[in-house]
Amino acid sequence: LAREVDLRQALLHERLEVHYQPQFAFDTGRMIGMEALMRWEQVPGQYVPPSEFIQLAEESGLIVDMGAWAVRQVTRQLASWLAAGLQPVPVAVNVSARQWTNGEIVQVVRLALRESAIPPALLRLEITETVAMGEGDQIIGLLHDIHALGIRLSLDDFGTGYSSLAYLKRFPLDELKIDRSFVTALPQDQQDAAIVHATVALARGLGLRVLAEGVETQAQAEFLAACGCDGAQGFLYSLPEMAEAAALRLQG
Ligand code: G
Ligand code: G
Ligand code: MN
Ligand code: NA
Repeated sequence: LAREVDLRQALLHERLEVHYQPQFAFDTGRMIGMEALMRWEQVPGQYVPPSEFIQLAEESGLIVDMGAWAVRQVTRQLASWLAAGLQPVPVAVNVSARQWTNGEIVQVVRLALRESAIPPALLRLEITETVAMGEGDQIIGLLHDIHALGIRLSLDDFGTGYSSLAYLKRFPLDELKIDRSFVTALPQDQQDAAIVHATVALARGLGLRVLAEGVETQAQAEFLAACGCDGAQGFLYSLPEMAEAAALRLQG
């Protein structure tokens, strides 16, 4: 079981890692991005998944430092890929609600961009609907600050939170991510199919890209492509991989 002191030590002693899961466009089949996913190497070669430690990190407030670390780690990785002559795709970093209420995230991103000197468009942030609750107006200001830096924003886990369609107008988003809970039972489940159709129509109407996650079967992929989804990620294509493995997917 993950404990706060152990997690704090892991952050301090660099036993956290970022793994990368590729995302593909349905029309071209090409890789269009990657999602950065944190892993904790508690014992060498043995990774604790975030499902077992992100909640603890959020409750304890450690997520603020861990999230800042993830942004720096990803921007450094992108800089090192560029320096090696590779052509990286944009990498999306998850940002918890807590990091927005704390407010440091804008400065963290600004510093990471300055330090790494990467094109800002190579970084993307994933936010969740819970960000929309609480201090709405203050957070919308931060989202616009981030957007003004040239960073694009995705709405993660779409439809699973306290949905208010109002924030789709107010957030400077450019992508919706269909949560894997709506993908798992496709193409058979009529309700999930309806939700996916409606989400794609909504995204289209708002001029947003729509990406499905948790795609595990060819039948799911075909259904999602036929619905008009722009792309997907999931175990059908790849597990989240270590940076070295992810780099092999990049063009030189
Ligand atoms: O990779 P996995 O499916 O185990 O991730 C579980 C959850 O942990 C997901 O909801 C994912 O968004 C979250 N997560 C993974 N990495 C990070 C991170 O760097 N920051 C935050 N805030 N959440 C993360
Ligand atoms: O909440 P978020 O969307 O950030 O969560 C992403 C999580 O989903 C990661 O922990 C990743 O490991 C996991 N994941 C990615 N692809 C698949 C998949 O095809 N199936 C399942 N079950 N989980 C996946
Ligand atoms: Mn995500
Ligand atoms: Na999700």
